[in-house]
Formats: sequence, structure tokens, C-alpha cells
Amino acid sequence: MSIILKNVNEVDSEVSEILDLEEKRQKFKINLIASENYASTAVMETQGSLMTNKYAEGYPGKRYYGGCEYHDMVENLAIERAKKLFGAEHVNVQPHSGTQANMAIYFAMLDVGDTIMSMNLSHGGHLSHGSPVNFTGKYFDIVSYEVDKETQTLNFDTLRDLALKHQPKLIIAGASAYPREIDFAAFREIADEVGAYFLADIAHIAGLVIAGLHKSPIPYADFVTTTTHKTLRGPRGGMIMCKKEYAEKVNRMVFPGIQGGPLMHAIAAKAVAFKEAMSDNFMKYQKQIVINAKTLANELMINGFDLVSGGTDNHLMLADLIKTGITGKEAEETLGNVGIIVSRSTIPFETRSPFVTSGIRLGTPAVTTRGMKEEEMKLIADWVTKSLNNIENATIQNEILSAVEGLCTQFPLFK
Ligand code: DSN
Repeated sequence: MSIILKNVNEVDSEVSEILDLEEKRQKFKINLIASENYASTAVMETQGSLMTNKYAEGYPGKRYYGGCEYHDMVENLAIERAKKLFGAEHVNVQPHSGTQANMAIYFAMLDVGDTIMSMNLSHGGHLSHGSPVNFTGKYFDIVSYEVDKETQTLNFDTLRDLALKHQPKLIIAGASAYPREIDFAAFREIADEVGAYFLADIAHIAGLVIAGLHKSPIPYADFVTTTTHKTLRGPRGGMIMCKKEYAEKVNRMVFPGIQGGPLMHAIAAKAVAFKEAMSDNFMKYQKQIVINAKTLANELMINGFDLVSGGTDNHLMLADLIKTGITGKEAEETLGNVGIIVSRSTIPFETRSPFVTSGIRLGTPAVTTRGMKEEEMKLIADWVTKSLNNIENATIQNEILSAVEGLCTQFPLFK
């Protein structure tokens, strides 16, 4: 029976069995998905709590339902803690996701048809920043910037030229697959030059920003959005931070603009996660994420892999598999079979479809939560290499699978 939901088995044995299977999967596989993490049991308990039994449309002190006194208390706690953690003037903790946080900014500040300048999805950007298959690509005119062909990093001269040419109303910095530090001050300068709003989406790096391991966009950006479940290690959800002058517009767009009742159980769990993020342990954890990422990246390069931009400054790296002859999809499947979970990823100037891809993305937030350090990163790099170099060799693949399970047993989850 699942460690978290002890009563489910009595009511629904089918779901209970699925929870058991997922618990085993999380416990005995190495999770290198850069956007995932393991929330603490305190966060999960709160997210699964009785706070789900309430409508609380509106904001603290101004609800459209009676009986919201404790929901006001918990939402205010979450807001105050987030303000303190990030040094933000205004915080809205109600967005259900990162995409809804972004949507609120677009619809609060732009008109349909306005121009947004953002990073190309296949160069590391996010779906909700302007992909043609996303609402952003349908409602707004999207100008995409790419990484430099030589350095595979952002080139601010090219970015500036693009902004001057297209005069966007909003410039977005932030990515899902960019292994280097983002210069938010440089984005601000360009935004000022063309009179654009500046949105920084820090979903991936929020934890690093709190720990001061990545420069904060708060002094530079008009709006900062994030998810709360990646490096921040909270419940699945979104959040908006912005300058005071935009508070009213942003709040009104989140509710009643694009959302109805807030998920109060998730908001309560955000408050718990923010408290955890104020601890010394959280700072140490963030430092180790970066050390682990650097170690994993260096070992993979020693083993012959090409990494986009030649390494990492943050929690993730992108392996360019072109010279190996295998696709991202094949690599994801092969590693999945030995218990190492990664996500296929497009690489800059990708020639394959997003379903196949030429790369994989690897990140260290989840394995670092388990307590793994440099020594374990070296083992993992060797297993990734050996597995991908011996795709057809079942004996080797089985040996790696056993070794992976052995390592996971040494670093238990949900203790
Ligand atoms: N899709 C997420 C990621 O994996 O980066 C971001 O929302």
C-alpha cells in the first residue's frame, strides 16, 4: 500500500495498486528529468489535505464564499514567504501551473496580435512562450530568438537586432533546456531600448535563484513567473511575482480572468515548500545540485559525449547524440530500460522531429534530493555511457539495471 495514501486501498484497489507501482518506480529508478523532483512528505501531506474541500474564489479578505478564514491565513503565509524568499514586491500564488502564470501575464498586459519575442522551443525555450501549437502561437505574433551557432549560447547582439527590427511588446527570458546562466540585466537593457515589457520565466532555476547560485531577475524584470515543483521542490503549481504597479492587473487576470477557484490544498503546500526553502539545508541542497550537474557533465564529456555549449552552469545539461548515431527517443528508451529516466530533447538547429530528437536532457535536482553526490554522478555517467554504447547487449543492460536498483536502495526516498 502507498506510503502516502493509506486509506485508498479500502476504497479503490485499482488506484491503490497503481500508486504502489508508482511508488516502486520512484524508489528504484534514477530520475534525471531536469524538471522533476521529490517533494517532501510534509509538502505531499499538505497537498493531499482537507484544504481541498473549499471554494475560495477571490483573494485573502475578498472572497466570494463564506468560511474562508483559514484559507486566507494560509494564502497570506504563502504570499509573504514567497515575497521574502525572492525579494518580490507582489506575489500571486494562485496559478495552477507555470503555463497559466504565463498566460495571466500575456492576457493582462497584451492585446491579441501583439508581438512577443521569446526563445525558440527547439533551442531550449518553453511551449508556453510562443510555440505555434500552443495558444501563444495562435493568439500572438511570435518572434523567436535562437542560440548562437558557434557557442550554442545566447548572443545579445543578435537578440538586440531582432528586438529593434520587430519592436516586440513583451520580451521573455527563460527556458526549459538551456544549460547556461541567463543575463537578465542584458535582457532588461534590450527591453528598455524597444519599450517592451520584460518577463523572466524562472521555472527551472527558481531554487538556484533563491540560493543565490543564479542571478535573480527580480531587480530587472517587470514580471517573474515560476513553477513550484522543479528545483524549488514544492507541490506541482505556478506562481507570479511582479512590480507593485502591475499587481492589480495581474491579480484580476488570474482571477476572474483565466481561473476560477484556487487550488487551496496546493497553495497550502506551496506555503510549506517556501518555509522549507528558507532553511540552510535548502541552500546546501541547491549547491549540491550544481556540483552534481557539473560532475555529471564533465564525466559524460570525458566518456566522449558532446554537450550543448560544452557543459553546464545550472542543474541541467543536453547531450547532443548526433555523432553516436542514435536518436534522443532511442536513448530515452534504452536508458529507461536500465532504470535511468531521462527526457529526449531537441538540440539547437535540430533536424529531427520533436518526437524523435537528436538529444537527451539530463538534470540533477531529483537525484540530489536523494542525497547523491559526486561519486554517484560518476557511476551514473558510466552507466549512461555503457548502456548507450551497448544497446544490443542484453547482458550489459541487465547488469546496469541491477546496479541502478542497488544504488537506489542505498539512497532511499520517503524515509
Ligand atoms: N515541460 C517542462 C520541462 O520538462 O521542462 C517545463 O514545463
